[in-house]
Amino acid sequence: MTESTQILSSRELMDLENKHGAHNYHPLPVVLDRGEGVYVWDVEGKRYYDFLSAYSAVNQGHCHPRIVKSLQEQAEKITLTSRAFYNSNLGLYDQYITEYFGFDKVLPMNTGAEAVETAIKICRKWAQEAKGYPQERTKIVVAENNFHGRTTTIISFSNDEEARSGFGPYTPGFERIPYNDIAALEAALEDDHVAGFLVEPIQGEAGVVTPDADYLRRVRDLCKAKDVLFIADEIQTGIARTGSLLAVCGNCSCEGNCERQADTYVRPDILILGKALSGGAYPVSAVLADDEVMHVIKPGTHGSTFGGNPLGVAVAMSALEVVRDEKLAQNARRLGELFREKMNEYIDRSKVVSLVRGRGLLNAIVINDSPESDTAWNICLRLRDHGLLAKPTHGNIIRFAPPLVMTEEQLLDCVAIIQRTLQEFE
Ligand code: IF1
Repeated sequence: MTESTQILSSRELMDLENKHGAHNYHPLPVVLDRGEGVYVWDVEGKRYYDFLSAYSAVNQGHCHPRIVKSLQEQAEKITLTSRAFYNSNLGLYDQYITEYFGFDKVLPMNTGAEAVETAIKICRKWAQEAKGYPQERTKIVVAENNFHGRTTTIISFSNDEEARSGFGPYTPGFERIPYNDIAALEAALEDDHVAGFLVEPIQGEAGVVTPDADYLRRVRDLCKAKDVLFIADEIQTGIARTGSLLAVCGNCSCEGNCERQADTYVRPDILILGKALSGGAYPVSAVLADDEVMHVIKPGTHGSTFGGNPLGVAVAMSALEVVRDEKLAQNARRLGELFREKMNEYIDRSKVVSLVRGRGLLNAIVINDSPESDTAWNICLRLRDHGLLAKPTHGNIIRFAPPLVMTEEQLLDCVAIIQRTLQEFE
């Protein structure tokens, strides 16, 4: 950071970003300069509660000391070898993460979208080799209102016009069905060239949409019966965010290090992780599967310059240790229940908020106004003024996702800020 930019104001820094940066976001007008735990500070030194956690990438809290220490120590040893050679961290990471989540193999990538693309390639290749599907007829089923990233293939199966319009021609081979609709999946699987079903256990960007309690179990059973791969995108819902290690763990009451044998656990054929896999300190994503699926990947069939680099995997191992040692899933479950309880008390007497929904510390409130209104945005501006940062997902829905290291006292402080702010709009 050059000396000169350290004294620029928020306004000046926003102007620089607007002048020289592509306008692919419309950020809330606040310029963050420092983060620690559940707090972030703007360049003027004002402190905020972070209630977005970088879209659930900072579950372990900003700049967690154990994660930063791993980053620093590894950065002074070796950061990148490429996979042209082995490196001294990757084998240890591969063993650690496959045992941690209970799969035979991991394919390490960097961003979430890269991991989703990797899962799509694995699924298609598996269908060709294991089921003899002709490439041009192979299909992957996805859900309406999905969000799996921003690459051309991924937006090809999105129904968010803002995210896909103008970026065609689109990648073929996908069919969209309603989310949380088993009959629709059953019908889609009648097509005998379906290779897999890619789905978020809870739809994040759609506005924290949680399916029926038995949905994932029935998805699992249907995919097994039809020999179709169940692909769970846990990039946002995973890593303890929803009150268990994975959202597909359901409401098991494990201490976060069960062998995922709990009868509530719905095991996917392919598990996709990202975001908080690194605690937000470095881009790390991963695709996990058992040998009978992952064996389709042979030398030269897939790769990435940074995938599995020693720096990222060192950070990821620390990030996963923090989740387990600090029992973040249990904290997320307990505080999530408290958050929804307190918000429902408010909602009972509110005209502005129609509902709160979510699991663990992935929640959202629905504002009683049209999606086209700017009420949710204005509420977020006032939340910022009161020292709490959140942002609407679509239109009239505000997502609330604080770091999982939050204490009960801090959560209740945040509830008070949220209720005080909403009161201004009643
Ligand atoms: C944006 C939110 C959106 C994801 C799931 C894959 C990816 C994401 C379930 C791709 C990424 C981010 C991307 C960011 C906003 C944010 C987001 F839901 F988390 F809030 F968009 F839906 N699967 N989600 O949520 O991972 O390539 O970004 O590492 O693009 O605006 P990525």
